[in-house]
Amino acid sequence: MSPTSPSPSPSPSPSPSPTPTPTPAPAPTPTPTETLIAAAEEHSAHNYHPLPVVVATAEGAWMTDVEGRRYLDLLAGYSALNFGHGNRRLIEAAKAQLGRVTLTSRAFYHDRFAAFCRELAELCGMELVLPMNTGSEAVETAVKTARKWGYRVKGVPWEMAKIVVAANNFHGRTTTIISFSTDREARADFGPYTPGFEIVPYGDLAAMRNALTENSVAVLLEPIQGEAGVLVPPAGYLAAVRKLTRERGVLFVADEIQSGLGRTGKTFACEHEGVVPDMYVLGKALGGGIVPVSAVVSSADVLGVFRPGEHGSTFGGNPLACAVALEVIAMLRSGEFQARAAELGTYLHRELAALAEGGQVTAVRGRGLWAGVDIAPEHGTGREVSQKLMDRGVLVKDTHGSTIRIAPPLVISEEDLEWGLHQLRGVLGA
Ligand code: IF1
Repeated sequence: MSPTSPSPSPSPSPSPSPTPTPTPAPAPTPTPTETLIAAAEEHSAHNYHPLPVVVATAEGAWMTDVEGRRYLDLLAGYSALNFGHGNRRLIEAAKAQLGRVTLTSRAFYHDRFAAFCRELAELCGMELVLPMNTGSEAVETAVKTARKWGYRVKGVPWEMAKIVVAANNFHGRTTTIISFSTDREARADFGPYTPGFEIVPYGDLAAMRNALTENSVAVLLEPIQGEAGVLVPPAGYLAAVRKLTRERGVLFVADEIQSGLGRTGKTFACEHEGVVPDMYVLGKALGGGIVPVSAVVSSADVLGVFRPGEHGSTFGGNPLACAVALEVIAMLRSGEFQARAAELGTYLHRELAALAEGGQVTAVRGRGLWAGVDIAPEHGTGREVSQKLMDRGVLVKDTHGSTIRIAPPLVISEEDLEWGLHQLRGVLGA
């Protein structure tokens, strides 16, 4: 056969019967968790990226998901759950009020309002309370209060009021509040922004001194910066800011929404430096993890600037909020939660310091039962560590890439806290 002539094609053998296309295996039935997550993602805006856990019930420091798995809650609703999930005293206070009256609006008085304002003012060592609901609303109220005080009391020229804030702050997510944020994610594409704010480095007193002018009406600070990674300012900074603002006739406004109400081992984080601000901004735990309750608490000289109709809120100071917050205030009066946070916090920070010595973490910050832990890069991102902790039954929240925040309910047992830290050591190979 010449190489050029094509070889005769073999007589066609009977074509093989076609291989049957394998029937695809049925898709595995989605778990209840997967079903609920898919439904949530389908019907909600994606402004969060939650860990893949679907909580069904909770008690104390523990949450249980829809499949019965239990998780130790080391986030505590970003410190809104200082008294734990389903706190008996708070639930009973809420239940009792539910059967009486839950909302009147501020068009009328109600029989829990006076006690709430009196008790909260007394807890803060202040005279007046302006109740709101969320932390952001309280911060907005503080900004409006400081500006109005500036014009009506200090005599700042109209619309010239300035407020100094710290870089890496987190005070909420309204358009005015993100106007003075330095976090690109929180701020991008929400302009035009509200003017009247000066941003200085946190902890830098000289910068603060240089930023203050005759038109400054307030300095707004977190005594410990939460979202920034639980940043404790240099020793003496808060006291120096207090002295400087008093000298310059500027209000010191302390945002204790996350740092306050027992979290750091004191009623207020400012107390660690013996500082009493001109204004407390409170929220989160004030509502006991049951109902949103926030407030601005200050002197009559400051909060006395308001006239009827100049500020308000549909739900602010409602009977249910007041009833729960009254129980929160009573619980804080005992000092037991503050003492517990201080005592267990010492244990928490000692154990975390050991991880830093071991190299598993690169830095630990915080006070009381509140810590920011920077994860060594070889152990993954904060999100990856959070996911591994979730797989071990512990829930934390990462922030800014490599930091995880630890903030358990103040009612957590030492045994449970140790168990949670043991899981963290396990994830980090300590
Ligand atoms: C989110 C952060 C924590 C706050 C301080 C005011 C507010 C907050 C010091 C506003 C709120 C929450 C908001 C929530 C997550 C959480 C948070 F990561 F956003 F920054 F805790 F660190 N001042 N913090 O921490 O109070 O209006 O939310 O009641 O927006 O993702 P709010």
